[in-house]
Amino acid sequence: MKIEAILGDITKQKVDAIVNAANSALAGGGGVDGAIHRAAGAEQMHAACAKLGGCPTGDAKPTPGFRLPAKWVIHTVGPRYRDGQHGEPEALASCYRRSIEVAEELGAASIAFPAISTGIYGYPLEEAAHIAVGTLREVRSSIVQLARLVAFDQYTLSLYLAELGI
Ligand code: AR6
Repeated sequence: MKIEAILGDITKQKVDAIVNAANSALAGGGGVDGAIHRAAGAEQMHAACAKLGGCPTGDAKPTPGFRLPAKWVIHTVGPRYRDGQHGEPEALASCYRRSIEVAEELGAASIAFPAISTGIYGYPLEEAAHIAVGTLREVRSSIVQLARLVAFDQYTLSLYLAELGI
């Protein structure tokens, strides 16, 4: 699986699946979650999420992408950061791992990730970038060929590029 990092808006990505940084109720919200709901079509996305019965932290569940260029949205729930001593690194790594597993179940060859937990949930950007790249590097998949890390700001991109050794 190839891993790349770009600066951009995840709702614009032409990949098979984009990942949403959701909450455990899958109720929609602000940040990237709000942007994805709006771009997909809020009404349809809300209805599809409501059928999933929530999602535990560290897990991932799919819906269609509706009006998005991406065929699927994989909703994952990152940890709220407290001090890093409450299972946050494991939960964040699990989000990346489980999202890839769900992508494999969907037959998605390409997937794009936002910087899960680094906004409203307060995960330190440096640690989150390290976990994102480290976890994706461990993935062996014959189905998912491309994982794209989509940074919404230049600093996050610089962290990804450093972790990737670019
Ligand atoms: N494209 C790519 N990245 C984006 C975009 C975008 N369009 N918009 C924001 N980001 P956040 P969290 C980045 O807060 O911390 C929601 O209310 C943003 O700069 O969206 O996991 C949910 O419903 C940041 O780096 O997600 C939950 O309640 C990253 O996406 C809660 O927020 C994640 O920030 C989840 O919080």
